[in-house]
Amino acid sequence: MSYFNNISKINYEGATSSNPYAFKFYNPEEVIGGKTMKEYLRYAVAYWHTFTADGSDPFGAGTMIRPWDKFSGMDMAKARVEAAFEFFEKLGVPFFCFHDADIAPEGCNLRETYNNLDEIVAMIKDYMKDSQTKLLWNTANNFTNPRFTHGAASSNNADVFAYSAAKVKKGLEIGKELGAENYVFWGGREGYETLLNTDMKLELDNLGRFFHMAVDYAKEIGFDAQFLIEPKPKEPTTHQYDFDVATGHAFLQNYGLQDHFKFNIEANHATLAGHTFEHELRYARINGMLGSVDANQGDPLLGWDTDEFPTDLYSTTLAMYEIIKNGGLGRGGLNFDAKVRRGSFELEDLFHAHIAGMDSFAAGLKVAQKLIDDRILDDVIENRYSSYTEGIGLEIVEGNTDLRKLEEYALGLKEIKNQSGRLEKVKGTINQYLLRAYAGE
Ligand code: XUL
Ligand code: CO
Repeated sequence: MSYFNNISKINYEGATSSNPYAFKFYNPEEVIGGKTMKEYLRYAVAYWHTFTADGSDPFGAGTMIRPWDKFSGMDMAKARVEAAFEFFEKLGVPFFCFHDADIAPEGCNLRETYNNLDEIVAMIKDYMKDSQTKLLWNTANNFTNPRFTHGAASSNNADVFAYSAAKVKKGLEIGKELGAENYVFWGGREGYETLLNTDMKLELDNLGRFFHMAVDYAKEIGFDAQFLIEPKPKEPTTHQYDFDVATGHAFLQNYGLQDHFKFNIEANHATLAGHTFEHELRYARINGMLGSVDANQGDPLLGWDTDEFPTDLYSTTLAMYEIIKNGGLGRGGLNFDAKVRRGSFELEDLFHAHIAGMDSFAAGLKVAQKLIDDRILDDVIENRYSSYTEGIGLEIVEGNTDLRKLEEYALGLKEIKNQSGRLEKVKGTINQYLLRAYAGE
């Protein structure tokens, strides 16, 4: 059965195409900076937003019109797999991602849930044989079911810790079975509502223990995926322990986990933490911890995780700048952890949304590569810090000085001269590059 029979394969038609079912910038074989776009832009479809979610929000019921809705239970899960692989094929997307709960319904007990998962995983594996689309990552949904109300690995209830561990164990086995490139931990409820009833030290220690057990088990079964922590400051908890990359990095170092994990950075989580997307990418990159990206965007007027499809070209350009400087994302990718708006309830909106997201990152890649080729930001930064390449600056960075010597130097200074940061000039130049790239120059 075909679910998207009005839509055929999406092809690249170039910037002037008016065909809504064509890529304007994403040209998979085009070489940018020595790599094809396909190699750089390892896009993934998020199963939960695209095939499982129904558009409901805290104030209203679902709105999405989906042909698989006529089924229920395991039949619906199977219909979603069929629809998903047709969608992947038509979009030409190299990867997908899922939570356990997205692909199969929970059973009456854990054993039944495992059985449901096994059946759907076998079906997915079968579909993957004839498909170009691979699994970027899978993860355990340890936040939706009421049992996780006080957390999962950081729950006050040891039974919940054990249950969560079992779900991660199963997730690692599924990841191995399907050849996942990464395994993600998003601690949706790994945080607290209030400190008044929270043993923060025990919760953090337990989280550390939990991650070590996962690392050990993956090793034991020979699942060599890259482990990723996905920071988020809040929502649904008041405070989430993996607040942002810097906090997550300190946590990993405290618990001796830093060599086993990298970060999966989500744009809207960065903005919720009061950072720009590129701040989180930069912080991870300079610490060798940039693993993968959840490519979406938030709404600056709203204070929650709106998970919009990424269309802000300024943001995709600065994000791709970090990714290129990182030498790409390695085994990671760009997962559209994004949902069509509640009012975009028709099936075709799923295509428009993904095409817009893929084109936005492709355009960002092109502009960012040009900025790098022409050393626009490199030159700005090199000039701005030139005082550290000679004289006292060089002595500072080479560790050849101390407070006494610096005092002596400072006492001898006649005047201190600063230079303009030229921020407006830099921004104007970036705009020029954005517009030139779109004009095909
Ligand atoms: C929630 C979120 C999750 C993770 C995976 O904000 O981003 O969907 O990406 O659990
Ligand atoms: Co995410």
